[in-house]
Amino acid sequence: MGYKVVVAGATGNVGREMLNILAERQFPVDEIAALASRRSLGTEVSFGDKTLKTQDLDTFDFSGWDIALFAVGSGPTKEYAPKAAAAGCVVIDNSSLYRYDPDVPLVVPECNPEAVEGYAKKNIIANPNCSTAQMVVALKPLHDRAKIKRVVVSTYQSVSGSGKEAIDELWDQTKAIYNPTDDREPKVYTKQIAFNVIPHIDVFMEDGSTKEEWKMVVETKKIIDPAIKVSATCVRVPVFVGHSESINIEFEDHLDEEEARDILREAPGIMVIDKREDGGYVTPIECVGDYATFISRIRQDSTIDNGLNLWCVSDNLRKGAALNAVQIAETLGKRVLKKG
Ligand code: 11C
Repeated sequence: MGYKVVVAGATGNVGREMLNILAERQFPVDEIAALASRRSLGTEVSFGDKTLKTQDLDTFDFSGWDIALFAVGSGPTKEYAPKAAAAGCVVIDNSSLYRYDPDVPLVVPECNPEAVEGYAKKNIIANPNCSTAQMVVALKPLHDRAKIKRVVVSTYQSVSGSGKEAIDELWDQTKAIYNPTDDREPKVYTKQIAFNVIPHIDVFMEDGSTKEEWKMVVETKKIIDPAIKVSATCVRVPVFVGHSESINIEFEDHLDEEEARDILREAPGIMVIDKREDGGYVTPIECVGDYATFISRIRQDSTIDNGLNLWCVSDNLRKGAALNAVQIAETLGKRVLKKG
């Protein structure tokens, strides 16, 4: 016997990827429901070789369903996730709404799979922000060996992190550069994104950082270790899919680059491509559609005692969102629900 699974937000970029990944990984599904808001109702979505008609999230009865993957944003999550959870369905939520709630585990299965066991307080498990997810996959095995003191990260985040309208904005503005009469006014972003970079993701906080940067700090602490200090600068770049990160790590103990490379090669969810020659590293275009978090440019930081630099790239719609949510469902299945 398998699971009765709901995907809420099934017509969005992340919801569609959740359905693709459930099918690709042959998650043991007995029955599946694809839910959407009223304005997308009737839209058809693919699940493997099947086509599903979307049902109304507003009126859906979650009783008798085992797991609901939510990709609907914080507003609708606030309204519908508690309903699903109260009906006995475990919610795996991709929004930021519950991530910082001490009664809700925040899980990246390569880092803290045991945390799923704390799901029952609210019947909700949170999925981290995309930029955090790929970074912690790289940090955890290194932390286990040499204890990380401090991380300085700069991100290069693709527009798909801001949704479909942002993908259209990059596409339209890029075309408009060659057709100067076309509209290239920014709508999603504060400035032109085509042929530009914007050091601003999510809202500004009082201390001058942005909420995206704050999320990387707080989520890394919750997933790996509250003692790790993180300083982040998050930047939007004109890339459709795939977030990149330049990560500088300071350790308590010495860790040389050779050992770090060996540790990362063996670590779950990671693919090391680090040839120290022209093209011997991974760029975001090459990671689209992949499950792995790719690590390149591993090298000593000789300006501090125990420091390393590395380059980390992953598909933000997959490891950064849908894949991690499905991996949480798999972990919950294996450790707790034990069906299938
Ligand atoms: C971005 N990281 O690239 C964001 C998208 O908290 O889940 C995901 C926001 C979140 O814009």
